[in-house]
Amino acid sequence: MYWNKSIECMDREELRELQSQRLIDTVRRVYHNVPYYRSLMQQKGLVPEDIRGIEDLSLLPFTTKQDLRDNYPYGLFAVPLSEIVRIHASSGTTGKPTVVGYTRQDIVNWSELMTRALTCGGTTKESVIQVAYGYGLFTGGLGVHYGAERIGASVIPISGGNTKRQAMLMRDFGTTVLACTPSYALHLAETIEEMGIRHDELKLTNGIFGAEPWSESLRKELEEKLNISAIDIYGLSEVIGPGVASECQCKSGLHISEDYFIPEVVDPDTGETLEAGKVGELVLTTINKEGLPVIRYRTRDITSLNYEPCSCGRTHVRMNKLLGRTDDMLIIRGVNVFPSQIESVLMEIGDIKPHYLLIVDRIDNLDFLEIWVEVSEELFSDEVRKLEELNRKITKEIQGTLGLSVKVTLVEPRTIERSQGKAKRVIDKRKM
Ligand code: DLL
Repeated sequence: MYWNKSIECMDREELRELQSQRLIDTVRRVYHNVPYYRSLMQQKGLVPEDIRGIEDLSLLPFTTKQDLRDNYPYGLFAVPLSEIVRIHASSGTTGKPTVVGYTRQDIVNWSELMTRALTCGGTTKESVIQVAYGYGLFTGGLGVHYGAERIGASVIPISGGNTKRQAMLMRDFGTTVLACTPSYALHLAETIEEMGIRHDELKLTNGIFGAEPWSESLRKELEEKLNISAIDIYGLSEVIGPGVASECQCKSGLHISEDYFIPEVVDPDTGETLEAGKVGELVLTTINKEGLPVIRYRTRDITSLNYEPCSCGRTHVRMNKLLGRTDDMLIIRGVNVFPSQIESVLMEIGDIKPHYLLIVDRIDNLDFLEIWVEVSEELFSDEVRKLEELNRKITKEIQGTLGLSVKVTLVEPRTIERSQGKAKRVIDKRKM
């Protein structure tokens, strides 16, 4: 099922032509309207005429989150504030938020992107969609909301939190599509179980989950627990919000809407462009955005691009499911560790709940990784021997995968705090 077949299945030659034209226009616009971009280009000795098409992309300078911070709040906007109809911001962990602005046309375009993603995720005019992403400055809630309304689905703008009420309304309102972070979907699934709500009382068929990394095994768990088909949706506020890319029903990579964005993967250390298939940092250039166009934005997200044709018929490139971010990669005694790798190992082992927390510390100048894992109620009240056996098994599996010794601590159900939005998986005491 497509939303806009002529674009989503466009011939790649034509797509490249369209991208080139839109890139040329974008570069001209930012050069003339955003002094900061003009000075970055001047530093490289570039004028807009040097960019004659997509083949010249790598001549352009990168943009980073720091550039947005340095121009806080509106310095990178390419239109006067009177043309901006919506402002969002991403919280970030330190200092000032990064602020993003949309013109009326940007909101229309963003809704178009979201209609494509939601359609991939089984949303139609007949759907009842519960939007449990946060509403507010976060782009998740309103982003999904506008796309779903454009499709004509019945939208429940419930936002995150108040989980028991979410479960009750899901049953009473006959929700068919759930949109939220995968960690919140898990929390909701457990709450549904605890409240004694049965599968046959729910009409749920699809999940649209994203905004944080999640493993294939977690997908399987959520699909079984909620009796749904779940797709992955990706995006970031600096670029537009959710809807930059999403999976189709083949669930083997996320199609990036290339009529709006040009993706590249670069070596995170050198910035050198990598060939297709190589893992590195995703860099995105917006080519159809008015309020805040971004040129070669360093997302810090780690993935690779797949240009093989997809059996769904869409021609737009796929990015592989994210491994994580360069800044949530832990370096423990020199070994690179992504929380998502540990999640994959844990989920392959039975008897445990998919709730975990990584605690990193430095003791006597040596990095130390402790992993808290929740186990089922039954197991906890069972013999100690069984717990010890499970602990040994988890420790062995993780050590085998990471090549690093770790301490595993099995904890009782509900010890680890549940997330309402993006889950916090790591406490790094070395940084405190
Ligand atoms: O998280 C936008 C969004 C909302 C995406 C709802 C999907 C659904 P930010 O708060 O700016 O925007 O955070 C962006 O979240 O750079 C990734 O590191 C991470 N992220 C987003 N989607 C995924 C995903 C929204 N599907 C940052 N898988 C991005 C893994 C994701 N990480």
